Amino acid sequence: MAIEEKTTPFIIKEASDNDLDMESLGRDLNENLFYYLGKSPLVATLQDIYHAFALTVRKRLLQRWINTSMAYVKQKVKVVCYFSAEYLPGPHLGNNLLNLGIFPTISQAFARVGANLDYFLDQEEEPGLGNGGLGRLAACYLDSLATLEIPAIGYGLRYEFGIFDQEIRDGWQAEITDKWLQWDNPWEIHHPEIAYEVKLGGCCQTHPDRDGRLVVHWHPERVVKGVAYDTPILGYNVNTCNVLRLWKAEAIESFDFQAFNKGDYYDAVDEKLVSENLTKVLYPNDEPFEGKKLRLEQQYFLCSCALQDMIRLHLHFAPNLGDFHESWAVQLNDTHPAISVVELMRLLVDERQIPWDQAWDTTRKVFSYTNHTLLPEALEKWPLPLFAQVLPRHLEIIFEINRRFLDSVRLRYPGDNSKAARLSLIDESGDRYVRMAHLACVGSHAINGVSALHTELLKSSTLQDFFELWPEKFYNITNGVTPRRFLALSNPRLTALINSKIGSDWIKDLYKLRQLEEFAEDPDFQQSWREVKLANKRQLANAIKARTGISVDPQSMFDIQVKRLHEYKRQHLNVLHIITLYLRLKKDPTLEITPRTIIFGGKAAPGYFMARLIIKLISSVAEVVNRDPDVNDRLKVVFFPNFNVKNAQKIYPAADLSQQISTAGKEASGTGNMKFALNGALTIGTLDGANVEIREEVGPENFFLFGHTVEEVQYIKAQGYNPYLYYQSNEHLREVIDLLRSGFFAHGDRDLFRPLVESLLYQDDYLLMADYQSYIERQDEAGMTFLDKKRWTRMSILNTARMGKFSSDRAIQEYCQHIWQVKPTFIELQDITLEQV
Ligand code: KOT
Repeated sequence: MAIEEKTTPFIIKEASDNDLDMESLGRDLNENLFYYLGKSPLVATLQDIYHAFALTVRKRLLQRWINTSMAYVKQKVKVVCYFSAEYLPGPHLGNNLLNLGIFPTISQAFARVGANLDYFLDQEEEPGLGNGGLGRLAACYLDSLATLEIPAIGYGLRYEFGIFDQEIRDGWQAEITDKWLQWDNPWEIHHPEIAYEVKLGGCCQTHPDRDGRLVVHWHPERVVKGVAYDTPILGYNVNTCNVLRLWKAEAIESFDFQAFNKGDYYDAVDEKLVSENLTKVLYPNDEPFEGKKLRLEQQYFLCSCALQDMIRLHLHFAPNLGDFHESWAVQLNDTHPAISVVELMRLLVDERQIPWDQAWDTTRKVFSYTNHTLLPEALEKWPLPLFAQVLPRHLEIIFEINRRFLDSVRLRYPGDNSKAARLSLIDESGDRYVRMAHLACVGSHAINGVSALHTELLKSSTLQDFFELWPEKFYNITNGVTPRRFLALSNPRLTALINSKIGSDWIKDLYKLRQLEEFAEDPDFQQSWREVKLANKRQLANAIKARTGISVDPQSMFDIQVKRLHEYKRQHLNVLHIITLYLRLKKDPTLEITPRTIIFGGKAAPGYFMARLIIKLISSVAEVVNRDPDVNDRLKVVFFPNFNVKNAQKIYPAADLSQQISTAGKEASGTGNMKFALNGALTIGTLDGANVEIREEVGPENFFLFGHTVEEVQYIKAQGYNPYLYYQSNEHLREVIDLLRSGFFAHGDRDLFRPLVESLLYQDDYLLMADYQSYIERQDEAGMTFLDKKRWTRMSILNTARMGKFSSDRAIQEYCQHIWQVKPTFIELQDITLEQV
């Protein structure tokens, strides 16, 4: 139910002419500083100026947004709704300046008055509303949707506390609360008038209505209000400005001081706190699933608010919901928003009395589902009792969906009870669970994986029964990243160099980077390419010094692994290589090796013991290596704290070597791999996720491949994998493990890393021991190749030149064409004046 729904007969419009000239920008900046922040330039802080400037830019976005939304309404376009529990957009100001086309002029204008724009950009607190790849992908897709002029809304949650800030204390990760809203957020518009009630808990009763039809009444235990906060998302070099609409939970009624006696007053406050708790904090675990009640409530709250919003918007312009599926396409970003399948059925059937079959037809046409993981422990399944407690009506609807679905399965596979049990929405093999991936498959018309390999594995393992049932519903859409943020914005030096040769059309058509191939061996271009990389490395070296106190040599090879900490991503395999190099240098201090700086970054889920221990291991090895005079600066190890979008933008442009070393079959796609290669880093990697396609695109000769394939991993495991045999038979590996277990990196404490060592020797689920030798060999080859500057530079240029496929624009075009059936809508910037609607 919409809590308030009024429209005014007038809209206020403003002239849009020349809103990007320096005069009007400067005037607005001063006005915002004086009249919004109440500051004179004499006392304004960097934060004040950032804020006034952000408001100045936001005004330009809002003008485009109003034009955009009016065009969508007038033209009755189909709109894509991206449903995601996570978004990691990164800082907005720089990106908006880039997309408006005014970054260089603004930067020069700041320089003219002796100020550095970067200091102001640095003031922005990024919205850390996600854990990693999944949330960042959602942000790249919003950027591409707007750039491709596709009508779209991103729906999500406005967590008050996003992903924690990471500090490293005594080598261990410490989590600091992320107070991203502490200085106010100039990018969002609070819409208290766009609010919906969301019911939770309680019980259901069925009554016959006057015509004798059975109607269901859900008597909730509590009701929470969802309020909209909108962030404009402008496309690059277009007028399209879409919106990211995030929901904040509030208590239904704001309590009234006069009306309550003391006891009620405290109850009222308590109710407010309990309600607001819903969107208080992002769950900080990446892939392992944690079945917490509050998390289920968050998921449902997002879906209910978003669907109610879509229905309200729809009914504003259409007489009924009969053509709902022609106006809306909803993409489920993994199963976190999968409950929306059931919620749409409830809204249509219970609240609008639409017949079940018609509602189901609409629902399946509206939704499509992207799977982002093959890890069994990450698949969401809710214990039935918990589900019944939070969403009693939804459980009834799930049972009905399942009854009808399993009837069709039995018709198709008569007598095959095990097939029906495997496909069922309810796992009944022990304690009963609701399987969210099955719900998403049944409730969607399209299902996709995020890389070619991942999709094949989905079809042959995780979702095999669904693939056999509905092969036509399966698609692969390999992930992509936005070249705006991850090259044009974050690597201005490389951008300028590329533009000097091929112009800037690549920013909107990344395949155009291919034109760089003809310069791959040009000595002058190569020299400039190296100079750019060196300058970027110097900049990162300064940041490393400032953050960690460690001095690193920008001439050394920057060998980087940044991503969430997880055993399957094998940061500890990287550590085994470091210890191997260290031992070589200790044995022969005059040994000539390629000087390397090995850089790590990434957060560990606070409750993931092994991941935290790997951070401690990296720090401990770094401590020993960095202060050992025998190593003589040929090897440095750095853990760069608090890897987030802001830091990522400094790190990718400075990489020589990108480590993408997950166990084959475990990483669904990866997107960091694409960002590194786009910035000219060479990859050392396994045949996992999108690495396979990156290698195909850049050519096998420009990629350092190692490790067992998925098939080999399966075979090794089927034979009864014994990691200890690798320890016994490989002398170098044995020395590495022995040094680690001796307590050498732990001030003599043999217990500290024991869990890691024992896991490697006796368990090794992720086959580090089996992949060690080929990893070391390929690392040696990478080291040798780096010394051949011309060859390395050629490979680096070719990596960038061949990244066209990995633009999120390509991925979004595939979603538009194959899954959403939506087309671009051109937005004209019209003069805006006060007029009657
Ligand atoms: C988390 C919980 C449940 C299901 C999936 C996830 C998940 C998957 N979180 N992040 N991912 C990553 O998504 C990226 C975007 O598709 C992939 O590139 C990456 O391989 C996934 O690990």
